[in-house]
Amino acid sequence: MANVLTQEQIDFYRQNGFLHVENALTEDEVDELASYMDEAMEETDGKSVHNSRNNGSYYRVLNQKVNTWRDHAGMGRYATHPRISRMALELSGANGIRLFHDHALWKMPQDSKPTPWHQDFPYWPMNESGALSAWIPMHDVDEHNGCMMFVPGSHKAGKLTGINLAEPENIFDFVKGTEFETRKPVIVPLKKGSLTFHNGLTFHAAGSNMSDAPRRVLAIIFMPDGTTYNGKPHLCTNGQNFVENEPLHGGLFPLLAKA
Ligand SMILES: O=C(O)CCC(=O)C(=O)O
Repeated sequence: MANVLTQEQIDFYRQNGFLHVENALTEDEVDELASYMDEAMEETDGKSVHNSRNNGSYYRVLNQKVNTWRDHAGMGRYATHPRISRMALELSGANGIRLFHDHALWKMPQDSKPTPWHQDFPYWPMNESGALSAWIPMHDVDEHNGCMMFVPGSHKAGKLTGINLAEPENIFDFVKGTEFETRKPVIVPLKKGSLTFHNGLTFHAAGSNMSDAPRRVLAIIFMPDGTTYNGKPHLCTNGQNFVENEPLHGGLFPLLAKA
């Protein structure tokens, strides 16, 4: 496949740790994906993990289902979407890009809590950084219903302690006295069909959902081919025979695009 991003977009991502891509999917594609995700969220068994059913403080932050692609073939089509995978490859600069996991990230209305500032990479069982997420809303998002915010360049702060999303520490306390403590965040409203990418080290957050409908998002996490397992428990690797310091590979982490 020919390149789908411009050099300017790739440079922006490398500099800032995030990128806004307009019209990445057609309206029809987003509608199809939204209907698949509605079905996936309804299913009560299977291999995906719905880790925030109707109770608990985390549910007020995110109603989240991980690995929907392993149960729902329609979700699989989008989690492995060739164009989005190709974008992830180009942004990563790697020779190949693999799926790490997908997750439905719904922010429910009423008693909704913001997603606190955090990095993703500390949660992932990987030695090398470089993994990145595509964040795809099923409708327009803005500050009223929980769009994303990013601290530009914060992926250069390195790996910090993982934040407890339900009882959050303040990530800016971890970078006191550095340029990252006071850098102004960028708020990124999106139109339906658009998406953002962010590096696993980028500080990001979302406001609460003040609308009266769920904010429905699919996030797809990609990792460069050759990324090695750090041996820590994670729901995507638990029960598998991955060897510490060996590459994460195989059918659960399929290679989606090659340079
Ligand atoms: O959807 C949200 O509110 C937060 C998303 C997020 O943290 C992520 O995709 O890494």
